[in-house]
Amino acid sequence: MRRNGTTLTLGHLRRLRTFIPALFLLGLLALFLSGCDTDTPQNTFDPKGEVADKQADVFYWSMWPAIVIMTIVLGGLLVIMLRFRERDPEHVPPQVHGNTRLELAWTIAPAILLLAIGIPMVATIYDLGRPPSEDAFRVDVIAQRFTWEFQYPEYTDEDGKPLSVFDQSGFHIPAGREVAFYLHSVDVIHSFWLPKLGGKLDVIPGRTNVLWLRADEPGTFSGQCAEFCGLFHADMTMKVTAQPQEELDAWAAEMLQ
Ligand SMILES: [Cu+2]
Repeated sequence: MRRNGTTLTLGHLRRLRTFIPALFLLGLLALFLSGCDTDTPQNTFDPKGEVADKQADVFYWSMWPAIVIMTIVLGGLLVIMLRFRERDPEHVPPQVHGNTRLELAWTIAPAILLLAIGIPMVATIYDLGRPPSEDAFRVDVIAQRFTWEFQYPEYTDEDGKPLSVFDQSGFHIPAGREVAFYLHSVDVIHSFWLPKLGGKLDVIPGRTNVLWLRADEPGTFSGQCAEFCGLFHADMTMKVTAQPQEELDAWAAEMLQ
């Protein structure tokens, strides 16, 4: 076979064959490492509110012990495999079966670890699962294939109709104040998710789910429907602007005109 004047030999092909798995692994590694970039709009590792903060904590509490245990177990396995590999097929190593002390140790240690992780975790879940506080700012979210509508009972026009905006224009919330989202669906199950602020929670027809979130600082955050709801599910995105209460009031007054 001739290509550009050089001969492609079997040796070349063999070398190419060893090169392909390496390229594949390199690609996988790049894909894996791309997850380390927290500077992306919907990254849960860059929390901007109390709920997202605590949810990230819950994740870290289980992740770090898991990494330590994984390192000890896999490291130990590797050392044992190399150091104690079979040299004499007749040799039977000392047996630990029925060793009370060892068996007690590997029963009690994981139990203590599970309690140490589980207690703060369950406490956080209950803490975040509480109903919204009395002075929370209420927003009614109406999900429909394939839009989000946001109604503000605190802002009404002359006829008493609440201010309503659609996701295309972006919706607004107060910064530094708890916001209670009352989630309604008119058709199928959707899921309300603003990754940097917290969540997610299912939006179910015939039922009102309530989720509270708080943006610590003013800013713009994006979110999306996180439950596959049909052909244009991917278009069910949303954008929220958190701003000081006075600015929010001014925005609402302008929108009502
Ligand atoms: Cu949806």
